[in-house]
Amino acid sequence: VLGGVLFDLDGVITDTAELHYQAWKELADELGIPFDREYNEKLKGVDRMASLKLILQNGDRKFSLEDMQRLADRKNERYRELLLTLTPEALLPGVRKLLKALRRDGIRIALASASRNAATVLDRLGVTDLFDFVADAGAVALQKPDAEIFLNAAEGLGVHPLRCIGIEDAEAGVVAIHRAGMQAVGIGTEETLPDADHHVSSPAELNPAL
Ligand code: B16
Ligand code: MG
Repeated sequence: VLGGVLFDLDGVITDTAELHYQAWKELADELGIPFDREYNEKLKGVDRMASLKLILQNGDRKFSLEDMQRLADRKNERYRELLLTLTPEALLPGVRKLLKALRRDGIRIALASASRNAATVLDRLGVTDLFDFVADAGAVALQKPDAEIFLNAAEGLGVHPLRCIGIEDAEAGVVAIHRAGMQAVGIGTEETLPDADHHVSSPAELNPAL
C-alpha cells in the first residue's frame, strides 16, 4: 500500500530552472564564458558546485577551489534575490490539488530536492504546510543518481522505501528513485525519461480527484 510520495522540486513542483539559468547566465557573461538555455538543461538536478564546473568547462581559465567557492556563492546570492520574485502562481498546474488530495488520503509527503534553497522555495510558493518532511540537500554526500536523498526523505517520513513512490523530471532522479527501491513517476515522455515506470506530461494528470 502506498505510504509516501517523494517529490523532486525543480520541474515537478515549480520551474526554478529559469531562475537558476538567469543567475548562472549573469556569472557566465561576466567571465566571458558562453552559456545558453540549451546548456542549462545539463544542470537540471545537478548540485551547485557540479553545475559551476560544467559551466567553467566551456572557458579557458583555471580557477582555484577558493575562487570556485566564491563564484558559487555569488551565483547563489543572485539566485536568492531572484527567488523573491516567486509567488504561489509559480506552482505548476495541479500541484496544490495533488498535495491536498494525497494528504486527505493519509499519504505522507516529502521533498527530495538537490537544492539547498528548497525550503525557501516552498515558503515562497506557500506550500510548506503541505509537506511532512523536507530532505536536507546539504546533508547528502552522494547526489542523484545515487539513492541517498530519496532514502533520507523516506526515512524522514517514517515510511519504508518500498511503500514510497518518487516523482521526477530528470533521468538521474528516476535512476535514484529506482536505486532506492521505489517506483518512479516521470514528468516527461518515454524519450526523455526512458526508465520511468509511468509517464505524465504534468503533475495535474496525477490528481486522483480529477
Ligand atoms: P541550489 P532539483 C536542483 O533542484 C536544480 O535542478 C539544479 O539546477 C540546481 O543546481 C540544484 O537543485 C542545486 O540548487 O543551488 O539551490 O542548492 O531538481 O533537485 O529540485
Ligand atoms: Mg528536477
